[in-house]
Amino acid sequence: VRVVLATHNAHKVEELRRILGDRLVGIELLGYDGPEPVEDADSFAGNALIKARAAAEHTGLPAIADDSGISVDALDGAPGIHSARYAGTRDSGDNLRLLLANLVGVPADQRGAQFNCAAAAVIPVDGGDAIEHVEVAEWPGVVLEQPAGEGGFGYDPIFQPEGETRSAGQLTAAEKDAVSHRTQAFTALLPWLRERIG
Ligand code: ITT
Repeated sequence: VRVVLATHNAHKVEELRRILGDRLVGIELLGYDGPEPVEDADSFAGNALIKARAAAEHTGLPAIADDSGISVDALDGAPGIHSARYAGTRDSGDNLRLLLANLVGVPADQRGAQFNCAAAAVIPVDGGDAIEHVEVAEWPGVVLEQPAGEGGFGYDPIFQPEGETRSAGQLTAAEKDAVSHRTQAFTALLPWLRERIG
């Protein structure tokens, strides 16, 4: 069975292939370079569904999508769904520098944050409405005062997961995959998809 992975972010594709790995038996995960829909929902779940719907409509195949980001308590949840372009561009260096700048002077015990991930699946139905499902998950931690580590992507170097002394950028891929927001959301989504596409 072919399933389209509706993301243009190569880091997400890499993580999802790792996370889903062996569990993809019987599923051929295809890349997607079709049109990018406007992500104008007000939640991770809403935007993940918009992306999965667009890819399913464009290809006629079942599609899965990831919408994710970091939500910082001291900034009332910003950058949240705007994480990819927080500083106005997709440059993750600019984005994480702006986040650090906006937290200057905020003490360690008030730097709580979480990574969020919504994992959506949309399955087209001949002559009927597509069936849809979404799972959301969170990975709690704190925002560090400066970046550490070269691993991962995006905000990983400035995020220290709860119970860790290292940033997410200092974890090995396997360590991140064991607990991440993305792992949790897609681990929950996969059984739903399996039941419906065989
Ligand atoms: P697609 O819409 O094509 O999937 P995107 O990068 O635009 O790709 P999002 O709108 O979901 O995706 O933005 C998510 C941003 O949140 C991403 O660009 C990172 O900056 C950040 N992010 C998400 N997951 C992350 C993770 O595991 N580690 C670090 N940063 C992450």
